[in-house]
Amino acid sequence: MLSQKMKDALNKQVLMEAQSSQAYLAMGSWAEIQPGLKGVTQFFFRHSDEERMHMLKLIHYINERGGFAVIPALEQPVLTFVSLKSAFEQLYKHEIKVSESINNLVAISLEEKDYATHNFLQWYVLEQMEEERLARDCNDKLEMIGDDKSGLYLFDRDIMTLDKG
Ligand code: OFO
Repeated sequence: MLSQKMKDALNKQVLMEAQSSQAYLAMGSWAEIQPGLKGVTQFFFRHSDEERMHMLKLIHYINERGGFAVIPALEQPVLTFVSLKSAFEQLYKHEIKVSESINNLVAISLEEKDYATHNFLQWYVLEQMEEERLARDCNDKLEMIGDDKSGLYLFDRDIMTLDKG
């Protein structure tokens, strides 16, 4: 059985994963109407789906442990970006925030002596490490590319191979 504190904290994470999914969906929609960003578009949409999967995993876990997963209302995400670089910078910042939030959940699970939840959260800890690495890679590459169109072309072509999926 989850403690009230653990339940509330996990439900906050449901919101965060839903917001991530929504934010990457918006990035995908923006990228889709830019010329030549087919690969990036696919990348954002796929990430949005992954975040939804993270959210669902939490929902099922909360409900299976005797809690009630609350489906949250969402604010509209950022819709447009001045550049691809700025979209990826936001993605990276967002992932860092999510990692902090997961770490905080892990701390609460220990405080509450909830070792099942602690164990459940290890998957998210690893996932966040991977997501931060990926976002950092993309940012580093875009930094190197600058305004070079052929660099951007290659970035768009190769981005799906950078992805783990
Ligand atoms: Fe849910 O992994 Fe990123 O945010």
